[in-house]
Amino acid sequence: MENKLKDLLRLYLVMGSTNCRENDPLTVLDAALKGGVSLFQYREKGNGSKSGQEKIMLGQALMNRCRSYGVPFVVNDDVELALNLGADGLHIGQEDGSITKTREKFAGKLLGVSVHNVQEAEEAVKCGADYLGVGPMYFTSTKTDLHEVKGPDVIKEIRAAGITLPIVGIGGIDKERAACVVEAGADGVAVISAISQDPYPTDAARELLYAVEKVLHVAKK
Ligand code: 3NM
Repeated sequence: MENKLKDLLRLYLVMGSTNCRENDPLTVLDAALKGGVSLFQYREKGNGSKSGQEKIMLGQALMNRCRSYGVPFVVNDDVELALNLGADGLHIGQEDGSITKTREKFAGKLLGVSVHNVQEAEEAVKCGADYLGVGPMYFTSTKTDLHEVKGPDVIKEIRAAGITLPIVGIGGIDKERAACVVEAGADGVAVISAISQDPYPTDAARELLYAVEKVLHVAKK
């Protein structure tokens, strides 16, 4: 299970409607899936984000698109939405309540937790997280309440503490920076803007995946 999950984390697209400037989210997701996105997280946040029925409908449509590519669909924060949609998993942050209680609600499903240091990582492991999202790797304007940027070194520290759980790095990652994140011990990269803001999401995804797989020595190109 852990090895399969590590493979799924190679290229993790995180996205909601506010991250897509010109194209609609379904078009962006479709293009990104064609480029090799291995896991998707629906994160509907920020100014102008959808709520209520609109949020549910977009989630349903994005999930269907993921299903047609065999790519798991994860919901950010919103426990109720994840359960209602029948999502494959949930991703939560440090401010989203008890990890243990969320774990109980999502038995048998994927649970990701955002962490920023070794202590938070150890706690998340203890509470039953399936994978860790570690960030921010680099400065990014995509997230407003950003923690201090510690860079890929924080992943090295987490690995040095003996944590073997699958890890994905997040925050300001592009195709040039992806290698450093994986070299530090991550199993893959999570991105928002590097794919959703790129005019060619298929190429952007392909290049990011190539950069990750090159470090993992599994690149096909
Ligand atoms: N979480 P981009 S950084 C959603 O540090 C998110 O935990 C972060 O967007 C964290 O790829 C971030 O455009 C935003 O930088 C990532």
